[in-house]
Amino acid sequence: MSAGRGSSWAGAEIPNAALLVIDVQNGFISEAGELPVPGGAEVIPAINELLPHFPVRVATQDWHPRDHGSFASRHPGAKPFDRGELEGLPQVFWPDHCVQGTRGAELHPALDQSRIQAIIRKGMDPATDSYSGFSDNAGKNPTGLDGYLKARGVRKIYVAGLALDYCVRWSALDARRLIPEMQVHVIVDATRPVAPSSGAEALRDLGHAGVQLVQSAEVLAGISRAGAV
Ligand code: VGL
Ligand code: ZN
Repeated sequence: MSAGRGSSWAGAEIPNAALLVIDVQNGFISEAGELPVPGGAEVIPAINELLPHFPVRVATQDWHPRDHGSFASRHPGAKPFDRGELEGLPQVFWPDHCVQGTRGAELHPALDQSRIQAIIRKGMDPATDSYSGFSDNAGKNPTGLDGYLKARGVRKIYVAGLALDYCVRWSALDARRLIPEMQVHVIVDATRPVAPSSGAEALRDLGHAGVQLVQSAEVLAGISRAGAV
């Protein structure tokens, strides 16, 4: 089944729902990517198909200064994907990625950006990484996303994008933690993990935290049923 523009439910929306599109940026996608997520480009058609069905549509952007402390290049002797510490917190040291104002940090051109109403940038503090769209990993720099969602009357959040094991995972967990009455979903086929093992761990963790794991076809089918009545 497809959500073609001609179908009778093409305009149907999920009431009070937000689609949170995490870090669909050049730096995480394709051969040319800086920190490529395997199959990352495959999330884009699914997200583009979902976007028109949500009244609230927010994207996040990893937006690091050139000297960000999560970059292996800032730690003598560290190689990308080594594990260490940053200001006392466990840290994976990443290849340089999503540097402010560079092509790698731009949202991917295939993403239907015309639908996005707000863009939240994160990861600007060089002393802490920021996986969640709500706050950095140290809890020092809230982005205000929870207030934005509350102000817009959002009661259900659907999270998609990259990467399942890092920014999608932490964003969904923060949504549960910060807004307890919120129903939180991760649209599994509209995400991809950096690595299969941490992807599987993320799904277990999300399930235990009460995040609902759904497929985009189920979400679209639910809208089509609602649109038919
Ligand atoms: C991400 C690693 C480093 C992500 C961002 O978007 O999941 N992962 N920075
Ligand atoms: Zn990053």
